[in-house]
Amino acid sequence: MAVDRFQAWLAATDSGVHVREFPQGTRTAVDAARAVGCELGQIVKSLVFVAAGRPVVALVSGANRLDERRLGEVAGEPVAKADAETARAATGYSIGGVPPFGHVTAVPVFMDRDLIRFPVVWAAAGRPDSVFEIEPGRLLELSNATVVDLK
Ligand code: 5CA
Repeated sequence: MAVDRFQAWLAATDSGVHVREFPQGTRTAVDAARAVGCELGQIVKSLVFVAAGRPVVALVSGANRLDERRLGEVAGEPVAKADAETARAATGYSIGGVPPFGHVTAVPVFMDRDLIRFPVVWAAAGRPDSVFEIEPGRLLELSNATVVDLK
């Protein structure tokens, strides 16, 4: 199971991250915010795009809509949403559970600046019913992301 791969990555990294399962589901940002009981903006969407021919991951606040032009400026044009199979091959996880780090290939990660203003945020943990809480600074470290205005 993908959650086990993510759990293994967390353990190997000594991340201090604890995954929480929600039987009611966390497949979308709205689902996740409802399950956790946090603001929609505190949910980290891990969106897979293809930019200049290579997969990239954009970590976007659940309250924001990513501006593909902004992503293109930092990741390279043209930008298009990855299809489900491309997203899975690049990250090792299916859409709805893609985590912000611990991917099976070295995918460049870009992080929405708006996530930084929250004390903690919640991100997908490899499955559509599992998320974890993390401080934005730690998320930045573990994902090795570039912070940008993405909305
Ligand atoms: N677990 C939740 C909250 S952490 C989650 O993963 N949300 S998400 O926003 O990061 O992932 C769902 C996103 O995947 C959608 O917002 C949408 O942008 C994208 N998506 C959904 N279906 C497809 C599809 N068929 N092809 C490509 N992208 C898709």
